[in-house]
Amino acid sequence: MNKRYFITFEGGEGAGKTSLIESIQKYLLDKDLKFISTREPGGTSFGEHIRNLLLQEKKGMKMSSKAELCLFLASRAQHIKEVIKPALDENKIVLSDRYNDSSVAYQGHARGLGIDAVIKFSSYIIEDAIPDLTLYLDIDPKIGLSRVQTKYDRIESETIEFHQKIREGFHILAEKFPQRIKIIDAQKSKKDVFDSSINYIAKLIS
Ligand code: T5A
Repeated sequence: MNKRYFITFEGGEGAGKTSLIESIQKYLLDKDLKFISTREPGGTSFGEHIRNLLLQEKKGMKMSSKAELCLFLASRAQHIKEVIKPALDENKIVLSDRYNDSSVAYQGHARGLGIDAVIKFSSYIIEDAIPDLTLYLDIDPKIGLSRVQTKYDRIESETIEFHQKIREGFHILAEKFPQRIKIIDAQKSKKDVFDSSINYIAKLIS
């Protein structure tokens, strides 16, 4: 019988999360397992509005780091209530392209709000909606950014030092939560990234 599993995918810009999730979807379909695939920010109608606010460059619009964090968390609160929890309650596997670790790495570490402060603040929002497994796609930000095909959004346009801090933040998180967060070398081929990831997923769902 299908069991509920919550799996999240994290990484810097252009790490390959979307491509990896597409391959994992095919794997789960072949196994006849029930799943949903979703993303953050977004995943709900309300969340997609917030996504636009967060990612679009608007001339003259300023956004403080705390305001930015609150918007990501608002999107997440709705996402958990409307999408993640109902799917888990139906014993589905939930695949989420980004989740709370992004807030900790981006807003907590790179923006400087503090890793522990963001973990504490976000725990009120996520409650028990904690992933069973997080695959962190690790990549040199210069390589990741060079893979981005579209015009850089508000966050992608940040400095390379900012993107290096994000990577550092994810490494701190992986050390803090080694049982949950697994590091995948995202500079390898798509096939290698898939093979390493599927090892962890197969172990989890077997
Ligand atoms: N954010 C998000 C926060 O600051 N705080 C938060 O709490 C949350 C939730 C989201 C932004 O918001 C920030 C993080 C982000 O800045 P987004 O559009 O969702 O914005 O950004 P990304 O998640 O980074 O999406 P991208 O599309 O840029 O990256 P992906 O999904 O990691 O990469 P993907 O699969 O689209 O691949 C990019 C390109 O690389 C190729 C693909 O074919 C594609 O062309 N590729 C590879 N090439 C070579 N080798 C491989 N192994 C490859 N894998 C993929």
